[in-house]
Amino acid sequence: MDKIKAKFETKIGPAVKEVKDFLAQYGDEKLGEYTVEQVYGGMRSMTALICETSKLDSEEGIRFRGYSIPELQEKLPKMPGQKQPLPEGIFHLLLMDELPNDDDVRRLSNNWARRSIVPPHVFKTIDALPMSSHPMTQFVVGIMALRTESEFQRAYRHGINKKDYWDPTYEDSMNLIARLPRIAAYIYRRVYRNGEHIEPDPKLDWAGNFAHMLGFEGDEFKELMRLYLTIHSDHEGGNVSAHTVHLVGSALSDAYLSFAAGMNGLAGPLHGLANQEVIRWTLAMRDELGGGLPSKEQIANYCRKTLNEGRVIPGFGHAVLRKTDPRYIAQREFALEYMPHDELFLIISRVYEVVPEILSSMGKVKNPWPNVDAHSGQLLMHYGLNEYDFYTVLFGVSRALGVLSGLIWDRALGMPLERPGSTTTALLKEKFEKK
Ligand code: NMX
Ligand code: MLT
Repeated sequence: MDKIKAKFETKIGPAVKEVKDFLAQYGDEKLGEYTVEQVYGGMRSMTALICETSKLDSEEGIRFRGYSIPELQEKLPKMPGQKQPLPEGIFHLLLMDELPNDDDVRRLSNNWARRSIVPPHVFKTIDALPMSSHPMTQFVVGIMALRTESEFQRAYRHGINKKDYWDPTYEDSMNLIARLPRIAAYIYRRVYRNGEHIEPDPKLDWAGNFAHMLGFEGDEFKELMRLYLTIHSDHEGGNVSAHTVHLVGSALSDAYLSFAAGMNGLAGPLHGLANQEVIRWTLAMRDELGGGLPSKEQIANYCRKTLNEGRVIPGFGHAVLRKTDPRYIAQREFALEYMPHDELFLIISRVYEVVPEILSSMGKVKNPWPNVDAHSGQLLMHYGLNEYDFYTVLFGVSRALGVLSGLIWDRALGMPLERPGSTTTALLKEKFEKK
């Protein structure tokens, strides 16, 4: 057994016991009450899931196994002489609940490099799609084509004991994480670079190699990828992509099925697709206003026009957060350090100054502040990754780190089939109108 898997296995017994003991003592305690409005309203603020890897605080933002983004930037291993955390490190933290050292991340880098070969039929399947298919469609199709490799699927057919489900789930998840950058880069080069593909360089770290396969060799872009792939990895359990992976996985669908399902959710414009929508919206505004840096008044008028058309301002608002997303701040700090005079950054900054007041004045928007997607596209555009339809694929590669460590834990903890109840308006009316 490889050292990473062996280390993970030592964590399972104590965690299972902890949950069992906790449930024995507190299983009958009430966690809260909920209203009819919450049931109709997308279950906001109802705690109904267990997600061990991260927790979102509405004021403070995300903590990954208890660590904030600035703490991760300080404590996770980095490339020599560099500043941004290696995504291998966040995966180690999420999976093991333990900060990694340099050896741990090197071992993960090497392990993923060894697992990274993508079978040719996956590329052929992607090639069968029209070039005009959205990159997220191609990404999901690629993941599904890769399912031929599922060890869980094989093990289940051979009658695996339920105590061992975590093992092939770990294998599938590690293989997927290792191969996703290759699939994503293949799609990028296929659609936007005349199909001129770049072979992986196994000597590079996971994010550095991804940047290399995309065709971006600069050190700064590689640092951006390390930051990007770290901060997009996890956002507790209730967001659409994480919840979907957990839900589909609860049917014992393997990691390929579950992750692909989650990516279909990430591809929605209210979730991860918002990163492409932000750039589309911002460039359309700039063009309509004649180019250059628009004034605050021009931006405000453009926002009002968007709202009057019954559209949302992409990149603003959140179902849980009530402050500026710390992932936005981390990206803004990156921009301030590496590209403070970039015109698009100045526009994004000015939008940040204008939009919250306008959204607040509507009286219904619970969070007028920017989320992660309000900034990521600008950083990518700065380095020449201009093809914004591709941006959600980058988000998806990162999200794999969080949701797949969650899925491994789901199987290790023996999480059951998720099957909440539902009701009808007629039954609810009958229940309350009788009173
Ligand atoms: N622009 C215009 N209206 C908004 C916005 C916005 N950015 N955010 C919320 N609202 C509206 C929302 O549509 C709703 O209107 P109505 O009652 O007419 O249906 C009202 O304000 C109340 O919504 P909230 O309770 O504040 O937000 P909710 O929790 O329902 O939705 C989002 C959260 C993220 C879906 C919402 O803020 C939004 O649509 N934002 C823009 C899209 C976006 O940036 N999504 C990315 C989220 C992060 N991610 O990566 O997933
Ligand atoms: C995410 O990263 O998943 C988004 O911010 C959406 C969410 O948390 O609901």
